[in-house]
Formats: sequence, C-alpha cells, structure tokens
Amino acid sequence: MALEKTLVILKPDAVARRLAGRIISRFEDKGFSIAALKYMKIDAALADKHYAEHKEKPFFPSLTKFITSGPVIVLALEGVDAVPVIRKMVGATNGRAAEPGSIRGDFGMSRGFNLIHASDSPESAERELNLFFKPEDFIHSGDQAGLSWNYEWTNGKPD
Ligand code: D4T
Repeated sequence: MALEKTLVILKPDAVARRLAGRIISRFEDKGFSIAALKYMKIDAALADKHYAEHKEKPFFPSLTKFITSGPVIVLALEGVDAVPVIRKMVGATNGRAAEPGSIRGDFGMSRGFNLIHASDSPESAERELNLFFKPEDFIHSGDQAGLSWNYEWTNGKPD
C-alpha cells in the first residue's frame, strides 16, 4: 500500500470520440489526483520508446501507427495503489472481453483501438512517467483538501 503515481494515456480514439472528459471523470470520481497532464501528439521516436517491450511483436507497426495518429491526453494520476487500481478500472486489453463497468468494457469494442493505456507495474510507471514528464510538470503532488476524505488516515498514512 503506497501513495504512488501511474501513467495514463487517453489514446487517439478516446480523444477523437470525445470520451476524454468522461474517462477523466471516472478517475476523479474514484479519488485520484491529477499530478500532471499534457495534450500532445506522440512522435514515432517516443512511441518506439514507450512500447519498446512490444518491438518484436507482429502488432508493433499497427500499434505505433495508431498511437501516433492523432492527439492524446497524457496524465500522471496519484493515489494509494494507483497502478493496480487503475489497471482494474481500465479492464482487459480487448474491449469485447473487458468487464462491463471497466473503461474498455463500457466504451470499447476493439483490441487495437482500446482507448486507454495505463502502466502495468510500479517499475513501468516510473519509466513511463519519465518518458512523458519532467519533474517540474508535477505541479500537484501529495495531500490536498479532497484526499483527506478519500482515505482513512492512521498515523499520518492513507488507507
Ligand atoms: P496498454 O499497454 O496499451 O495499456 O495495453 P495492455 O497492457 O492492456 O495490453 P498489452 O500491453 O498487451 O498491449 C499493448 C497494446 O497493443 C495493442 N495490441 C495488443 C494489439 O494491437 N494487438 C494485440 O494482439 C495485442 C495483444 C493493444 C494494446
């Protein structure tokens, strides 16, 4: 249990389908803080780095073509156990298999065009946050008024 940050990307399909506000609202409703946020286009070099683990996979060319195809919204979200909690909110890779109630389960029908990326481990989160953000981009961090009611605080620690 740790207050941690994770990287979320609202992919080009989410932005083009004008779902960004509704998806970001889910994270705010749940209790996550936006630590940093960027509206941008991902270039080929950054896509290669971000998806380096998939370099040898057959879907790598279509994946990088898709992620560079239009504007994305990149967020650093902060909360206790942000990585696993957000992965659960995002749902299975293929929207058709994703549980109803998850983001992909509620908004998506595709495996490739799957709306959203979220880091899959604290180590990936650290690496990916560093790819997209500089330290000074984290303009909100730590406690804020809302957080005090999102957690039970014991000995100064959120739970
Ligand atoms: P990301 O990494 O985008 O959060 O998605 P997942 O963690 O759910 O899925 P992943 O890493 O296995 O795949 C990354 C990305 O590639 C697309 N993809 C995946 C695809 O186009 N074809 C495929 O066969 C697979 C397995 C979807 C997500």
